[in-house]
Amino acid sequence: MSTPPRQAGRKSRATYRKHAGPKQDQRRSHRGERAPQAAPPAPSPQTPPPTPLLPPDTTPVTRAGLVAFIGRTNVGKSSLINALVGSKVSIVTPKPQTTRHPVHGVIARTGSQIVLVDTPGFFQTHKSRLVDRLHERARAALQGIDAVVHVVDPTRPIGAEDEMVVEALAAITQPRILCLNKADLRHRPHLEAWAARKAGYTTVLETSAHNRTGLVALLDALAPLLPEGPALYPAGEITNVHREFRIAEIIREKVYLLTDEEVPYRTAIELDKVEDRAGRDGQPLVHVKAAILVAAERYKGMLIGAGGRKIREIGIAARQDLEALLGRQVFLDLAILVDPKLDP
Ligand SMILES: Nc1nc2c(ncn2[C@@H]2O[C@H](COP(=O)(O)OP(=O)(O)OP(=O)(O)O)[C@@H](O)[C@H]2O)c(=O)[nH]1
Ligand SMILES: [Mg+2]
Repeated sequence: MSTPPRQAGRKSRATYRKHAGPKQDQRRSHRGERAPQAAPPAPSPQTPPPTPLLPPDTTPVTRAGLVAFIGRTNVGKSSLINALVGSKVSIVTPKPQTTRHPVHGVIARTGSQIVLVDTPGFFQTHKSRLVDRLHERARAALQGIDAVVHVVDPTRPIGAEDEMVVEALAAITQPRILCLNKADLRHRPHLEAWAARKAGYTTVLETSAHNRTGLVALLDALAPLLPEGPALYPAGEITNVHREFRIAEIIREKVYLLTDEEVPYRTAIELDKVEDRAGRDGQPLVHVKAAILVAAERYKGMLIGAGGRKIREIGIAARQDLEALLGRQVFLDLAILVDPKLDP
């Protein structure tokens, strides 16, 4: 359970809720599957290098507002927000319902401060408390926003999950932009079906989070939709999530990417310690001590993998991204703990 980000809301600076997880000594630990520290870097296809989309905008802010990115799962909401902000503020995987919390990404564009609100995707599957909770969070993220970007994936037919989004949007009156994402893919057979729905939207745009098609056009369509007023975030601040949350999320991303079936949905990350110190070579180093909490013993075995291979892979991939995020060496001490009461 990573600490959730500060709640969406204007000038909301609520203190972080401290994680109230079960006590460590009540759980069985598997420590010893430490991420090796001298592993060769492996490229992470889900993590394009965080490069700025635009040069910094220093125009004084006269408009500011919240824009919710909403859509069925896996359409690329988080990928788009990361590409727009030019930093990985939200994790990305091909697994459904990766996003769990309304992470903000902040970007300035010609005097407008646009606060992009990532939301959990709508997903139709067997009934589960986690799925219900995520849908509830997505609907709640529509409260108090100024505009909506409805992200769709025209490689897939319009389905029940898209209709759930349309239903959620029916409850609000804010301007909405339809974003036909994944424009880098040649085969998008359902473009026409979406284009036929354009009457319900202020603007329809084609975008690609991967090759950045349409991203500046999206910002330019959003900026005038925001109300006049002061900035919601101090200049230079790009997200509402703090360093510990981002660290836990990166570890969660690697669990999602490297495990299958229900394992990702029966796990949570608990951060024990993030400590800045000097490494043996005198270079700055961050010591991260974290636990992957699992709901049952069998998931622990799946996470460890044959000969500890799986947890090693997770550790290597996580450390590599953490070093990119923190800009220094990382010592990652990763444990797996069974917590039968876990409710991710
Ligand atoms: N080809 C292509 N793939 C994309 C694009 N945007 C996202 N993806 C891929 O789509 C998958 C899902 O991306 P996410 O950004 O996690 O999607 P999401 O809508 O945030 O998903 P949830 O958080 O589960 O609701 C990942 O494998 C991405 O790499 C795009 O523009 N083009
Ligand atoms: Mg997401």
